[in-house]
Amino acid sequence: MSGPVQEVDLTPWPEDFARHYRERGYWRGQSLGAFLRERAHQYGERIALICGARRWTYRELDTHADEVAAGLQALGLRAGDRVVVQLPNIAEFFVVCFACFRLGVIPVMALPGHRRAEIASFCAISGAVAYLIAERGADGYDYRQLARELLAHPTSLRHVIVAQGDAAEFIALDTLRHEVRPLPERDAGEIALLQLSGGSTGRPKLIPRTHDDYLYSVRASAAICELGTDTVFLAVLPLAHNFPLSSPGTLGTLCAGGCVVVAPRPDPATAFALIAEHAVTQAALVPALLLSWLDAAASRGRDALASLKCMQVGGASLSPEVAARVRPTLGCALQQVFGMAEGLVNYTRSGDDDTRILHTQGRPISDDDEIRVVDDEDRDVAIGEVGHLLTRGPYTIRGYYRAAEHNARAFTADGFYRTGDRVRRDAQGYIQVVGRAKDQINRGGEKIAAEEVEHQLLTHPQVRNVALVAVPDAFLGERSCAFVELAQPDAQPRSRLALELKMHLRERGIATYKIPDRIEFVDALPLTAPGKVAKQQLRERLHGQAANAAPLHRSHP
Ligand code: AMP
Ligand code: DBH
Repeated sequence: MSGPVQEVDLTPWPEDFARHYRERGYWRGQSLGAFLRERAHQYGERIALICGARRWTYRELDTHADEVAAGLQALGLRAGDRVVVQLPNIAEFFVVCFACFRLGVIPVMALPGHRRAEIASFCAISGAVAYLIAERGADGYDYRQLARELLAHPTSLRHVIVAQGDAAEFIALDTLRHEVRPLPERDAGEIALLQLSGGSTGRPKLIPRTHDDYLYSVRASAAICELGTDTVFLAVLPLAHNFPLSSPGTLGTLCAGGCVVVAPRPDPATAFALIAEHAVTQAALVPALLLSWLDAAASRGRDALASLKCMQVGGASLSPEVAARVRPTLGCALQQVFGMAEGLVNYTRSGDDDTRILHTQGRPISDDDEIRVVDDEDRDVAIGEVGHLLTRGPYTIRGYYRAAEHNARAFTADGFYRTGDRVRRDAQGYIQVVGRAKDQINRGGEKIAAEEVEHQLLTHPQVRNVALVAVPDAFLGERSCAFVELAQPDAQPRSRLALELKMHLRERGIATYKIPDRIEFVDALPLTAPGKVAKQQLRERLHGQAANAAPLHRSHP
């Protein structure tokens, strides 16, 4: 009989694997704090970071991080404490993260779109003692109000720190620049940060990334992407997201001695002006953003983009037709990136032929990334056949943070992560993502765990049962549609009820991108034999509907 499962923060790699990863030079025992120090010695007076009119040299960034580390320490923060960091795209993100890395405080990488429900979950799971925000996001949203709502309920939070704007009753980050004091070096095997998973279950999942494993992925990515001191990287996607942070992203740029330019917003007008002003060489986009950049460049011309060398695209499926527009329209190379915050990242390489670059999502970073493509019974399928992608390696986690029960399902007994992606792989190891088995919607790169939204909708008294599925969309790739079975089908007009359900979700405090784009009311949800909702049937119903526009009670936003 097995006892209660034990929650752990970090599921370690088995010792023989760890030894191998060290011997191969992947894990070098350097912390992220020491990494910046080393870069400051190497590149001291070069510009590391540009944000609006402000700029930081490597040395200034290093010192600023030290000062804030001292301030956080004076506030009472200690190594091992967790801090939820939710910032818009501003340079303070890097100052705060490196301050945390120096202290051994673990940042939880929240995204600007998260709201009360998500942030409360991150706090509850991690036991975070501080919440770090800006007064407002790029969209004007007031994060201090969110902080007040969190503090109105019992919480582990002791401090709210405001990195930009009016701190109101909270602590202004500026007041936390203290005199630098030497801090003990962190152990690189410790958790450096907690990334977020797009997830597929009702409860968000936190991803423990160690200094050693994260820095390996950053260093190796910077090498694969051929970054150097001449690299100028435009950070367009939310800074905390794993892709623009580490693949190779802003950290990869700092690793190579390049310059990070922070874009406050991702729209082409803002981005193109920054590209021209700072002679940007690289950017990382999701396919939906790429589409808007392509359209803008096609209509306005690409004079502003002359400095661009490479556009990385990842996070969601990129169609070969859109991929083929990159070079002629933007005048730069395309690199496809297929990655996950849990670890494994694949890149097409600059020397690959066009077929590979347009039609595949690349191959793994590391010779020691182990890839299996398997059928429903975990048996390996032949090369070129479609199957479930499993992976294990030097920068792929062996378990989520404090999620023992989920880990038993998300990992094989021998430690392979079940990615939930359906792929095919060729003889050279190049991977094509063909679909997904996990119950998730990928809305323009923003992942929605269907079950999480379903649970929220079920709290409405009129909702008897509900299923959230993806609807194909020309711009975002996918949007979400909730099929709702009502408790009292004739109680009120359905158009009003659809609005009320969306309002209900807003009041529950879930991120805006998770609110269903469409709501369909059904008399009864189709069920499979064991009584689970037959989502595939619902998806087919939506496809059929797109083809012949069959009438259904429908609500668009
Ligand atoms: P997460 O685990 O939340 O970090 O999300 C990672 C997931 O995003 C992957 O497992 C894929 O489902 C999806 N994804 C990332 N990059 C790509 C890509 N280039 N093409 C298709 N799907 C992608
Ligand atoms: O979607 C992702 O999570 C992702 C995409 C590309 C990622 O985490 C990454 C590269 O590192």
